[in-house]
Amino acid sequence: MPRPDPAVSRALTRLTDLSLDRRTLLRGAGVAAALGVVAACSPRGSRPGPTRTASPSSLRFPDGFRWGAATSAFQVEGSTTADGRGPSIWDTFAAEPGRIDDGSTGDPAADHYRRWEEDLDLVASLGLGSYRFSVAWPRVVPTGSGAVNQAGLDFYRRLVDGLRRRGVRPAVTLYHWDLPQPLQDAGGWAARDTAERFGEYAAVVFDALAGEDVTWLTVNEPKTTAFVGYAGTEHAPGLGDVDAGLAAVHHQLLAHGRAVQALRAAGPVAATGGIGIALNLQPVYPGIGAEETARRADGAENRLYLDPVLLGRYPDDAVGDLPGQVHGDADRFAALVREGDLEAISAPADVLAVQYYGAAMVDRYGAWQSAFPTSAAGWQQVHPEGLYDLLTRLRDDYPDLPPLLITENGVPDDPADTDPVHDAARVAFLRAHLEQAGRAVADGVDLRGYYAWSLLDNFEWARGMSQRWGLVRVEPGTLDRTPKDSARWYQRVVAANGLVD
Ligand code: IFM
Repeated sequence: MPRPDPAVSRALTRLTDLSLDRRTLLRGAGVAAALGVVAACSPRGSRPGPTRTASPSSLRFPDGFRWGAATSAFQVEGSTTADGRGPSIWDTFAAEPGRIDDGSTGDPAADHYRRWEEDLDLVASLGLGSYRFSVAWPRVVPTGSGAVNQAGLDFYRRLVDGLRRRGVRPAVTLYHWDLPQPLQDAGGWAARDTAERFGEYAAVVFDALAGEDVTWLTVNEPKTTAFVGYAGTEHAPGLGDVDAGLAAVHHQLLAHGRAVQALRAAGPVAATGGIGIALNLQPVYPGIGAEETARRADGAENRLYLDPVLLGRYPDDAVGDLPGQVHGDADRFAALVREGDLEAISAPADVLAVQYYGAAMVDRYGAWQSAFPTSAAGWQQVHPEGLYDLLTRLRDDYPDLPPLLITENGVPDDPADTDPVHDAARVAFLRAHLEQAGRAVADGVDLRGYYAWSLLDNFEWARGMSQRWGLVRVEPGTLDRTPKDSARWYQRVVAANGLVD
């Protein structure tokens, strides 16, 4: 067995030495507020169950396994007023003083709108088989409904063609949080109408970009939008209204259903590459005596999305007044669901996209525990074994589960890495998670691909440009691109179709 790289060992030790920072519980804070829980530190020793296994020294993934990296439009594109793009809720939100840590906005972000050729060259040079990007709704339909902006569509056409020329498969997300502002003015995701407008927008994009090799992802992380942006205030639109958050859950899921319907209507070629929703999921482990609370918190964190999409019904334990639940109005939530909605939401998809960043633990009162080491993103409790637990649980609990893709997994730069290009902590993180993904595949999970988050350093929402998640460094000021050590390491993983060093 090869000796562990000392830099990687040091980095793993650093990760496990960090403790949960309450102030920077980014999404945790939003979700926790909506769930009526308070993040609290607890002794490490109370962690139950999930078992660790020895690391395999080499691990191969199945032939044809898809290796990729991901970005999203608002986080990388910049050029927010170019070529007829309309304003999105994130333009509005980022312009409000105090919303973004470093005062940055969506401009220039990583300037990808102008440097896309260089970025696609990077994708190709890393040997990636697929690149996941999102289409900005306000570039394509600037006011959210009605007139289509051909210049916006042309940009994404160039991107898709550029990927094809390089032999890279596009994975296209239709919605990654940049809602056209006029739709927000009409209620945003709290309004049912937004789901219908999304179906129309999706049809426009399918018509312009569909091809056999495109995999479509409908809505990215509806939970984050609902509970950090609508129930919480840390993301756009920053409402702080839990019932609006619950409405945003249902309407985003309905929007997913409408997009699936639009793709099926677009014909078989458009649908060849498959379609699915991208859900951020995490195992919720019980602290001492907290089994019932953890079950309800799992309902709020995971089954509130999985059950309607995969089983055609909402769980009955996710919303209410009990510890672990979303403390919203369950009757009001139920009243949003109209005849036919759940059939649309659960129409068979081709793939389930899983985004995994870490795990959670709750105490019996529903308070989030500091059970695992955190990254520089205080909300991220790093627990690679949780990925195995999650993937095998999906396999076991959902009989009609479609093939899985991991469409996001990553970690921000570790401040202890004095030169961010030498990002040993990220290499350690990715390696540990790929080991668990490989373990799940070996145990029968139908996992077809993995996308690292993110290809590039980019605009990390409320953290602005101050928290960097890229495999490739984007130099502040010059915006020059430099592959980090993790990019070089990932390149070797992709070439070997597995872990070899
Ligand atoms: O940057 C985000 C991404 O937009 C959605 N998933 C989590 C990432 C890290 O916070």
